[in-house]
Amino acid sequence: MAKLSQASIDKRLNSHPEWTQTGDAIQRTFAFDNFVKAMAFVQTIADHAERVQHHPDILIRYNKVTLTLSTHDAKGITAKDFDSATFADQTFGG
Ligand code: H2B
Repeated sequence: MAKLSQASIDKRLNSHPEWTQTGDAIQRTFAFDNFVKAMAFVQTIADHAERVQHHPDILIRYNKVTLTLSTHDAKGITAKDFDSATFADQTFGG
């Protein structure tokens, strides 16, 4: 999986407006009504990560979950990161 060019990252970020680039990763924080709902989201994300063998860094702060996506093998951001971002957005959106 090839690392994306900065132009390609910028273009994909336009269609993922809630995500920001932080160096070699993309990041979004999701807010829930409570901790239980946040953890249910994390479990869905974890199941998907295992299925596709692409694992986000996950920070849980009570009702907020921050996902940080990067492709370590490529030492940068790849299409896999945006695929996982899309999955997280769709899970959050219902
Ligand atoms: N997750 C992430 N975020 N980046 C990777 O490069 C990566 C991964 N590599 N999960 C996968 C596992 C790789 O180590 C295995 C062999 O598929």
